[in-house]
Amino acid sequence: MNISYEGSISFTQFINEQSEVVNPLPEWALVDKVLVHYYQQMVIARQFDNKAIALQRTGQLGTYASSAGCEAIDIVIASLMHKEDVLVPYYRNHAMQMVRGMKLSEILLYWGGDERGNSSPAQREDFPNCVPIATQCLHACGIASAIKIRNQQRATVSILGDGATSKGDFMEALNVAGVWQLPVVFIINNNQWAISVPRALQSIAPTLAQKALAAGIRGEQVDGNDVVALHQSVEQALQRAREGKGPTLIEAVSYRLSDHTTADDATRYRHPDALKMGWDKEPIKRLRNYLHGQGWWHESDETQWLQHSSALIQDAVDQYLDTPPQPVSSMFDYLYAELPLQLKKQREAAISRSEKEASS
Ligand SMILES: Cc1ncc(C[n+]2csc(CCOP(=O)(O)OP(=O)(O)O)c2C)c(N)n1
Ligand SMILES: [Mg+2]
Repeated sequence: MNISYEGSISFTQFINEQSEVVNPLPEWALVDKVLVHYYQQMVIARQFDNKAIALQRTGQLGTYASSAGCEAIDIVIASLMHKEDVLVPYYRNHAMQMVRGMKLSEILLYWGGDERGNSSPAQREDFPNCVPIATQCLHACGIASAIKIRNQQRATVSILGDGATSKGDFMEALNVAGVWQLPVVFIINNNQWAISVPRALQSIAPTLAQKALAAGIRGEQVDGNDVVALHQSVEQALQRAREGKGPTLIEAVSYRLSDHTTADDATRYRHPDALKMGWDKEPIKRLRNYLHGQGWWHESDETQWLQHSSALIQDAVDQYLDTPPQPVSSMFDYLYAELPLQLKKQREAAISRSEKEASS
């Protein structure tokens, strides 16, 4: 018997959960600049998250999907993307959107149920949030095809969850990306849960990255709580995509520190010990301890940065809460080039009702 194919998946880690260096660091990580930048951005993301949940709990925001635990993934990828690359996010990528230039007030607007928060000028050609699981992977392939046809040096980044890897759309996207050698990077935020479904019940494949091998494309696993590991893998994958060297799948291993969304209560299905283990590995504390050890970040820096980010976030909250709602007609206005008769009638009825309410 001959072996037709044999494959392997690497796992990359440089700074472990005890904040120890376990592999020789790349040159850029031997000085403070980039690491401190990553840390500062992750702190803003975590503070924003806490604030958004508080707003939801007090009836001032709709359902919100927390990014607690995936800050490193979002911040590193978005920082490495070029302006002209294209982000095709799912619904847990506020931190990426922030780094890509969206205002925090716009992000709040979206989660407050106002679609203007899903079409910010700062998004340029980035796609809006995608809630239907894994469909964004195929959208990303369409965009990457256009980039390839136009002979542009741009990468498309599609991000998805561990649960999304069980969808046909994802496997179809990997396949076409491979066959057409598309400039796309797929990143799995493997946060170990798809609402209440744990990773162990999602797939018996030992890694999710190995799904790339079936499509004949590069696949690798990185510690998604280690900014250095993420940086190394993502930078290489983006560069390869821009140079026409084909797609990559990166599985970033993280842990969801929150409920699935504010509409969920994870205490009903998740053991507290599992959550505690998640907190032991989380990216912000890990990097803070490392920076402290290097003498690159002090208590005074922390205090100042927390004050700075709180003020920034409070400003965004004020802007969000001060934004007048859209007229009721807006919910009919962007669906059809020409509104069907039935909806025209509903639109008129809604307008006249809101006018009556305003005058009473
Ligand atoms: C096509 C489709 N099916 C089902 C859902 C309902 N749903 C919302 S989130 C979710 C779980 C997704 O888990 P995962 O892909 O791991 O992402 P995470 O939320 O953990 O980041 C499901 C099934 C949906 N949004 N779209
Ligand atoms: Mg998940």
